[in-house]
This record gives sequence, C-alpha cells and structure tokens, in this order.
Amino acid sequence: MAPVAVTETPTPSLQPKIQQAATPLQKDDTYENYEGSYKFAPITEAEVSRAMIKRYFNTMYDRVISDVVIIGAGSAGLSCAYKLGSTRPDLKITIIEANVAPGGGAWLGGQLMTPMVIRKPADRFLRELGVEYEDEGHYVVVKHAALFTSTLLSKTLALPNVVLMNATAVEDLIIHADPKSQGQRVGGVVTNWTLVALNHDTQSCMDPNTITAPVIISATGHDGPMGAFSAKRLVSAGLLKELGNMRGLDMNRAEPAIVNGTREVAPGLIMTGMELSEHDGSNRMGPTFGAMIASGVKAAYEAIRIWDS
Ligand code: 48N
Repeated sequence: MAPVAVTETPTPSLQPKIQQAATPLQKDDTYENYEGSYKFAPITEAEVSRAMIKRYFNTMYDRVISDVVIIGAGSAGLSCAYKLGSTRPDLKITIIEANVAPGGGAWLGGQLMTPMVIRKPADRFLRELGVEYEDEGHYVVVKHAALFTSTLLSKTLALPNVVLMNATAVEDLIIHADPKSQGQRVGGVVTNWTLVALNHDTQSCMDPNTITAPVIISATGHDGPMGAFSAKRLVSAGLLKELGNMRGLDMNRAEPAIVNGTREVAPGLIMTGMELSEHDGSNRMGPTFGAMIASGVKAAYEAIRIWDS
C-alpha cells in the first residue's frame, strides 16, 4: 500500500506584532480616580442579591414553557442555538448546560493543543460569526479553539430570545402519550441543579423541576459525566431499541454521517453533534469540528420544520 503523502505546511511566520501605543487611562466619572483613591458607587448586599434573584427566577418562571429546549451547550448545541435564535427571533429558546462553563469540548483542538481545524464548507459559519482563520485550501484553522467558542457563545447569548441555564442538568425527558400517533412524544425536559443531579445517591429523593416545549434538541456529546444522555434515556424509556455505540475514528466517514444523520430521532426530539454517534453507531472524527457546526445548523432547520408543521 503506497505510503500516505504528508504535505509539509510552512510554519506561519512568528514575527512579533508591532506593539500599539498604550492609550492613556480615561477618567470617565466622579468615582474613577486611578491617581488617588478609587471609589465605587455605594450599594447594599441586599441590592446585589435581589438584582440576581429577581432576574434569574423571573427568567426561570418565564422559561418553564419554552418553544425550543436545547440540551448541551457544546459546539453543536451552541451552533444550533445561534442559527435558530438568529433565524427565528420569535422562538423562545432555552439552553440547558450541566457544566458551570458552557462550550463542551470546543475549548481546545486535539490532545490539549489549542488550534481548531474545521473542514470546508463549514468555514462559512466562521465568516457568519466573524471568526478569523488561516485558509489551508480544503480546511481552515482557527488559531485557538477558545476564539471560536467564545465568539459563538457571545453572539448566541446576545440574542434576546435565547436563554442559557448553565450548572443545570437535564436528568430526564418529559414523555407524553401522543393521541395523534397513538405513540409517545417527547414534550419537555426534567431539570435539576447539576450538583444535585450528581448527588442523588447521597441524599433521599431530591425532586427535579420541569420545562415543557414542543421541540427538544439534544446535543449532549459522546463523553463526559452525562454524555449521550438522551440517547441512553430513549433506550431505557423504550423509544430506542439499543444504542448504536460510537465506532472507531475515521474523519472522512464520521463527519458526513453526523451531519446527514442529524434528525428527529423520536417524536419531538432532534439529535445533533456527537451524541448521534452513540445513537446511530457512526464513527468518531477526533479533532475536527466542522461536523459539529454543520450538524447544529441542520438541527436548527429541523426544529423550524417541526415548529412550522
Ligand atoms: O462538546 P460536547 O461534548 O458535544 P458536541 O456534540 O457539541 O461536540 C462534540 C465535540 O466536542 C467532539 O467530541 C469532537 C468533535 N471530538 C470527537 C471525537 O471523535 O472525539 O458538548 C456536550 C455538552 C457538554 O457541555 C455537557 O456538559 C452537556 O452537553 N451535557 C448536558 N447538559 C445538560 N444536561 C445533560 N444531561 C447533559 N449531558 C451533557
């Protein structure tokens, strides 16, 4: 078998950037005085607590009925939230993320290295977000995965119809009898603080909360404490015969399989990203993220199709 040709790519020039002249500190109000004593506007502890509690619990109360719930704020879930939230500003989209820090596996490239590889044509999404990259012909490289994820996060959270509830776990699905199909339909999610969800074995029952929505999008990934959460729950709830279990790494088979497999896997439940590899038994792609982006975008269009049907 002919050896695989590895084309040498020149290392980008490491010329130091010319240091910009520092701009002088601006004094912009009566409290700011870097030369003397810096003063803050007065506040009470109660004001701070009430500012958080009022907003958080008003949002929680409002989002108990959402139009779309996205489980998981990794690269697939966030790409979906951004595309759906910006395409359909009329939809109330609620993202539930178990970790304190959203972003999932997209803070690094592969093996803790920071550059992120994205195969064309998924680079189009980077231009939509305004993320810079180096063009290598049939793929592009973002200099640091965090540049992609933080840009995507900030643009998504800036959308007025998108709410992120992090440090919150989906620990079950709401599954209703569906009179139309005589079957069952996913109709929402069961949530709890993640620290509670991870400690059910240490206390007697700590009951959860609920969020109902006609469309649920699951993007819970293939690993991590709750990886492939919905795929596993569909099996135990009798809505999926068995898990397909993720196959070995093959970039050229894995990425199209994930994107083309993005779909409504159970009535009311769309699946996107690497969770699909566990649901369908498709290959993994390793450290290339174009399929996460394209799958998330496709899940957004699937949600619109279901919502408008
Ligand atoms: O980043 P992930 O794990 O998942 P994806 O599908 O968005 O992106 C996957 C991608 O990072 C890869 O795995 C790359 C391409 N490598 C492939 C390979 O071959 O190794 O994000 C999932 C998010 C995480 O932030 C979890 O914390 C969260 O989902 N999550 C949940 N959030 C709330 N409730 C749950 N039950 C839950 N389960 C997972």
